[in-house]
Amino acid sequence: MLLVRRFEERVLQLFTRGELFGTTHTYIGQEANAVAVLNHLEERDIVFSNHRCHGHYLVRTGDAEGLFGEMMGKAEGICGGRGGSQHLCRDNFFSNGILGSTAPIAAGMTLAEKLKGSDAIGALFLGDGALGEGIVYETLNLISLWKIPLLIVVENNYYAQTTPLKTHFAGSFTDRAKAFHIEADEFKSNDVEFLYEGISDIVEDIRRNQRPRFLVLHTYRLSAHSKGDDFRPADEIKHWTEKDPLKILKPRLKSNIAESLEQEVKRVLSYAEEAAREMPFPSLNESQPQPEYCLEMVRQ
Ligand SMILES: Cc1ncc(C[n+]2csc(CCOP(=O)(O)OP(=O)(O)O)c2C)c(N)n1
Ligand SMILES: [Mg+2]
Repeated sequence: MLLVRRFEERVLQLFTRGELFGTTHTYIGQEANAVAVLNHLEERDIVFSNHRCHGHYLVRTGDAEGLFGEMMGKAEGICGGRGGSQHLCRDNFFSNGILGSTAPIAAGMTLAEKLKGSDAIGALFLGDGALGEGIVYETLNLISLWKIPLLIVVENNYYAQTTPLKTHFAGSFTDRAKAFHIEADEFKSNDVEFLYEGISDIVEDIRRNQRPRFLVLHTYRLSAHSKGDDFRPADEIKHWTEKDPLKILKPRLKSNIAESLEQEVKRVLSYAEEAAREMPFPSLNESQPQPEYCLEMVRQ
């Protein structure tokens, strides 16, 4: 969680210094979700993420260097610098910025594993806003009908960009899944240990019984939607700041452990950031914008 938090803080600083391309959506405040879910998965399992993917990616791979490099547009970034913040693809990890687009892909790739006789499962992360996409319900229908071992994780942070949940969402999260006879659970906590315990049986059930499950994690992002676009009430942000997952966990650690973790994360991230800076830009053919041209646009 600390690695993700400090990575994201650096990302916001690097953007203001003009060192990163494209856009970004940080995972600050939601770290407990990725840690609690992904630590139950095996290497053969497949993870599908969305625009807010850095936390999922880092928990899954620990590859801060590749992600910094990707966001700097470098040849040795995760996707050769062409995917940017939102479009990551490495081993069994895939993210895409088009809300809901990953749902049918997750269903298909997880079904393929089932047909091959593997016991790999899929985990698909969606935000509350993505539940406004019709394709999600086509996916719920098929994963239920074909008993596809896919865990759908809805991270409800109560906003879709600037739109509050209460103005875009009717009914109940879990009832939507239950309408397709998919067992659904929900947790409202940023306590990573509590979540980790609670999710354990769900993941095991998906693998053992080869069926989908739906998991709603109510949480809050503590940073802007993207970089500076935050129109939420100050008292609401203050309320959730008290529920910061790092604040919840820290008192349970011995103080010297908390401090040494800080130092270790700082060392790892400083190294990763510098290594990414040293990476070359990809060589591009003439029909594509040249790196210098991109840099000039950023400077302007
Ligand atoms: C199909 C589609 N429509 C609109 C957008 C623009 N967009 C990017 S993020 C976002 C809000 C997403 O909200 P949510 O799913 O709750 O995720 P959160 O940002 O809260 O993590 C929107 C509307 C998009 N990326 N894809
Ligand atoms: Mg949201």
